[in-house]
Amino acid sequence: MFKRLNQVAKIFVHKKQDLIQLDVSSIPLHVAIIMDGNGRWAKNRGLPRIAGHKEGMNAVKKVTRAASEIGIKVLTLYAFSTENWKRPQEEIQFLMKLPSDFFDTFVPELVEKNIRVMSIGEIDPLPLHTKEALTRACEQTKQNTGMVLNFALNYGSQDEICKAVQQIAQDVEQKKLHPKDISRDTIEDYLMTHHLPDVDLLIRTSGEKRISNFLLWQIAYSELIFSEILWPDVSEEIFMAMILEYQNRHRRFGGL
Ligand code: V07
Repeated sequence: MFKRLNQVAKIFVHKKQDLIQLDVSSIPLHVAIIMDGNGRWAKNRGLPRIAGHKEGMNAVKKVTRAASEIGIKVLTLYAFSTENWKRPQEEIQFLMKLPSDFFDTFVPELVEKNIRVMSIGEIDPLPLHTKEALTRACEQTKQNTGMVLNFALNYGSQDEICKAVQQIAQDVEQKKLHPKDISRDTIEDYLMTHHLPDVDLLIRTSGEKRISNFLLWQIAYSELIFSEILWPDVSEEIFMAMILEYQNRHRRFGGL
């Protein structure tokens, strides 16, 4: 399902006067992003935090377009963590409206670009209108065979691993599984990402150098890029430059 492209063509991207040259044969299959810095972006402009989240959604659209264009197969975005419930009520309410905003303004383009929306995380505790927007986005794009745009919503990796262990224990109890047959592959089958390829590249914006409970198991062999750029300032070109950075590291180690 997620085969690597085997083309020798290059993709050229204009970055002011520079030209970014990407190697189509080593595009990461799965890129995951911690979209940090929305609050700081707003604060720097004397705007409320929610203005940063709104601009952050525009960056989501730009990066989605760029990722799909260069042939990334899965883009996983950390939109709302299990810890984000600690934020002010007003901010949470605003964040919970973003999936339906996104749906109204972007689903036609996703359909046109053959992009499929999926999600990981505990959906049940989300407000009904948020769940409905997410379900509709997934439904309306489910025939699409291009890039998977995977939103991590109310996601926490330690909770994900706990749930996997509970399910494994239950299957052992019901004799569906023998303890000695539990391998790394078995554990992967019980994670929320069981249907997705390995994460090749994890990006975190805004200068924080932490993983913050995102995809702990899945990033075992990923390249990590920590960028100082605030998420709302990420453009198509900046994203392409991050992919180039990935390729430059990969060329050094890939052949060994
Ligand atoms: C959210 C915008 C990006 C910056 C970081 C946090 C704020 C897109 C979505 C979304 C989620 C599901 C869906 C369609 C769109 C979203 C939340 C926050 C909660 F089906 N951006 N975005 N959801 N931010």
